[in-house]
Amino acid sequence: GFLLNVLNTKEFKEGTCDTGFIAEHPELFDINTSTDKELRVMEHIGNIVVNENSDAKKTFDVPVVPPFKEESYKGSKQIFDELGAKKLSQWILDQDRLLLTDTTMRDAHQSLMATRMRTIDLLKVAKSMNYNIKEIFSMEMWGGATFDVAYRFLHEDPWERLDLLRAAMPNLLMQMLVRGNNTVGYKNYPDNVVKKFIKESAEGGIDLFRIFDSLNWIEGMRLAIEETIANGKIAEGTMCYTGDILDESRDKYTLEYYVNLAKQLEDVGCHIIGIKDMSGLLKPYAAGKLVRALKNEVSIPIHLHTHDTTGNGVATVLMAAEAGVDIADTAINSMSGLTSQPALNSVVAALENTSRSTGIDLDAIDRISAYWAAVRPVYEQFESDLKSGTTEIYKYEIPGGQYSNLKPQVESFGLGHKFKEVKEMYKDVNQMVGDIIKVTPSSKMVGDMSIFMVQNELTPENIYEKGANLDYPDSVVTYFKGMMGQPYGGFPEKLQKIVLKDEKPITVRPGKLLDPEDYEADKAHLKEIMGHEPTERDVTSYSLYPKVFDEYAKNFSKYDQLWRMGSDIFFHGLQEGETAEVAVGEGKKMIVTLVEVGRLKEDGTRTVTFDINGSRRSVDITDNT
Ligand code: 3PY
Ligand code: ZN
Repeated sequence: GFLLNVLNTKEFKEGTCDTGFIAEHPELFDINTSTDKELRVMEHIGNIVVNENSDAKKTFDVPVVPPFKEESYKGSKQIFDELGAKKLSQWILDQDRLLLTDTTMRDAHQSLMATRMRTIDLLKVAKSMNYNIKEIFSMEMWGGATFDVAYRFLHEDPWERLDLLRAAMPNLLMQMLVRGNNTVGYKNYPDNVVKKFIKESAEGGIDLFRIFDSLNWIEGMRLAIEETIANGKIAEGTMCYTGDILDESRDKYTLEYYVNLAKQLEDVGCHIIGIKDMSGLLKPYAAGKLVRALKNEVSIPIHLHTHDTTGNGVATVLMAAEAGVDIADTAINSMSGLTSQPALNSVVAALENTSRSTGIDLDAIDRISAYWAAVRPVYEQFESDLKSGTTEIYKYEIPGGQYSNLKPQVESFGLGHKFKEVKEMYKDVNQMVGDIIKVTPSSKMVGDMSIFMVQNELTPENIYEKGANLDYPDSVVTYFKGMMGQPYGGFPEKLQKIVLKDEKPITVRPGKLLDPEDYEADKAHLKEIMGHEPTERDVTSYSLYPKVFDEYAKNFSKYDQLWRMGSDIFFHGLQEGETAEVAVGEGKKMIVTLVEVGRLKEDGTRTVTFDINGSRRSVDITDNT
């Protein structure tokens, strides 16, 4: 053991081992001494097998990457680079075929599996997608919740994901979702943060920015739109769809409302209008009606985004296609449906031999679908138990991503048995707060308030008395203060007073009142934590989520070893006796066998023994179960 340990040290391998070496390294007398890399891998796997793997580990199929030929061709990326954003707009209008966006790498996993898809699983298939789906218009692969989840739960750098995917998909437009002045966070940021975020994202390779505001407030999107245009990128100004334009008894979010909003977005200079139907409320015939009206009233392309939560998603896309929608969002079949996007392969098949045929090769995307079908079970623990489309969503108006997350959130408050009540309350709260657009972060506010109401036995009737002295959830206070922006039709004043007590709400754009981010101070702080000069990307991320980024930066050396590890092992560890190859660096692999999980010791730890590249190694893991 000792000799092997010496042989495996970095100093020995690099030939820097001299006579004073052993005296300086007493730890070499411990047969368990491991390299840093080995230790990280053992700690990660050890922790999973000791603390997380209660069930017998499942075996997973190996996802097969469809073959492809790397050849130069003119994809949407080249067309955009050649034409620029304005002329690309015209190019889109000139196409007869329905253009498709593939959301598999962003919204599909955000909505189906709590945004947990790791970079390695995206990266493995990215090149194959680039050469197998040449006719795709864009790949939505960044933004929304993926940014903070990468740091927070996956211990990955989202900027690195951006670089890797950009390099792997040289021919396709890369698209991201931006929450207006909330960028990829949950609150309004100072203007210099919004600008810097857009600039860094543009320089990192994002071509198309889909920009929305959680209350459909133009002032909440204007800055991000202008900055996107200033960076020479494609600005998709987005209207979030709620209500039902077919229902004449509902007079707030009418066809005229959306047509008006689209015209305003066109006036701000957007290149594309996005319809963002985050909850899947846009019924097929409503989609036809809305798209026809927009095609008549605005002169830039229309891009439809919907969710399949009700089961009507493909029908909605087809009716929109029939009405002339230019681009539609879909997800590769094995990652589609339910709270995710409508099925890409199915739409391709449905439109074959029609005037709107997409030109995409169905066999090629079926092979891609098989890849994702094999990836998906590894993430099963993050999926909701929704098994079929549900029309109750028309009543509750809960966005796809939130719908699959709401149950665990409600359970975490010990209210699992009152889930139905919370959903009913969501509907009532929406009316109480002014019948608003519900999408991140306004949707979270409605969810938080609904849980709060059920928890405190409040009703829309008794809240004005019983709730007068309560402290409301942060998100609710933020909303009523005007810090999420101004809702269409204004705030309900009586409720606003109860929530804010003596505080006065603002009526201007929050960015006007926020102090600019002090990037020099941020840099100094990060230099201390990281031990070297931070990059512009580091400070950008820090300004969005200081705590999350600090945590990530402090543990960087630990996390950096892990992003290449296969997701089956990353999430499920190994079984005793099982051997796996673990990727730990560019082209570097460790052969790891889990030998034994020891019995619980008095200090609360278990010794987990591995065989790594032929050497016995062990690590003590605290048992928290
Ligand atoms: C996001 O903001 O992340 C969304 O996907 C909202 O629908
Ligand atoms: Zn969505």
